[in-house]
Amino acid sequence: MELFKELKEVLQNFDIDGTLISASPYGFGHINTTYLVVYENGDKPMRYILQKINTSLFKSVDELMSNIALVTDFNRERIIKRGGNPDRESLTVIKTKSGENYYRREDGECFRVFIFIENTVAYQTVTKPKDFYYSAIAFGSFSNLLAEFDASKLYEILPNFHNTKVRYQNFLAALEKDEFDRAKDCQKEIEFIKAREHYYSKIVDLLESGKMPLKVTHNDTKLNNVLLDDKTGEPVAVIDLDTIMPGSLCYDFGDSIRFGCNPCDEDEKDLSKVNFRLDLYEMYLKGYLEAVGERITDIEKENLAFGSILMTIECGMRFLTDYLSGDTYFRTHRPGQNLDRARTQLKLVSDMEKIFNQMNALVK
Ligand code: ADP
Ligand code: GN1
Ligand code: MG
Repeated sequence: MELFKELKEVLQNFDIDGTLISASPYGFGHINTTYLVVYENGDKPMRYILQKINTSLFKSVDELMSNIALVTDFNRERIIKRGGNPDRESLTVIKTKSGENYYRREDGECFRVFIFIENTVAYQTVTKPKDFYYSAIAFGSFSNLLAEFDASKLYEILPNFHNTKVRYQNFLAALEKDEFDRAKDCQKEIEFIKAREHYYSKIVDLLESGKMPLKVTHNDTKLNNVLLDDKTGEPVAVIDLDTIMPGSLCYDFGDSIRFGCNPCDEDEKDLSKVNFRLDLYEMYLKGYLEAVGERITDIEKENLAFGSILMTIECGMRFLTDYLSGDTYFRTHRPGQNLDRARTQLKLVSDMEKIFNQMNALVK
């Protein structure tokens, strides 16, 4: 069926006034399928984000949407209390006509709608260091908001999401299977990951032993999951709340560093261009520490630099696992894209290892 017609049928189930004008693919997320939809209502157009939820990953959409509704309701209340605009500073779920948080079509596909947050931008790479600083303020402040949230209300949507030990086991299993005979194309990368096995248990062990606090974290803090004001660059809203779960602050910090300190796209083929930007790391660190303030503990601080390496190698390992398994997890647009993505991550790890002392010194 033609896309517009298909999406129109889906959208009829949501509580939206006006006439649907257009619906087209939007953004650069790797997981869900995102559309920008425009309605005309009176004299002014209203825009929304429609997403087809990735149900091969999110098995219980009820639980997923329950988490998102709880967190957004909680945040909206706080935003109103401080005199802010909740429709702009938080995601807003548009309910279906029957009052649900998402719509399940007869074929099992699930859809949700959010208010489109206007006059903002989600960057794919850092163009101005100040933008990265502001994204740190956004994610750090978001963590602070969540510190007051009752974690027991949340479902653990993707168990072991940042359990790097488990990620490594999954990688080894995919390698052992080598279902698509692709291991031969990435021997160097495989060796690189295997040589760093001692990294993989460090944060998990600190969390398990209680030495590092388990906190409600975002867990997917890349730059394109935050919206910045398109004129002032100031933080507006943290989005993509699918992975809010208990985790470590070092995961949130490290994942932002992984993505933002790479001057190139995540799938850049020319690795000579992929050079870790310590200046941007310093910028993000400054913003993050300012925003989280007193809430960060010593053990978390001591592991911010290590968390950056860990999140980067974990992501590289996940891209390589997906490459070996036939590209079923991360959306790809061309053959070999997951391998290219893995290679950029490993290049960033090797850069960070060389300046690890400096990265730690900056925290101090
Ligand atoms: P995925 O889980 O696939 O990464 P996201 O929820 O991150 O999907 O959405 C993909 C992109 O769509 C974001 O990076 C952002 O550019 C845009 N986006 C998502 N929600 C909104 C919103 N409410 N307002 C404006 N843009 C949005
Ligand atoms: C995915 O959904 P998106 O595109 O913001 C992934 C992250 C990875 C990231 C790599 C739920 O993020 O964990 O770090 O791709 N999200 C999920 O770019 O797996
Ligand atoms: Mg996203």
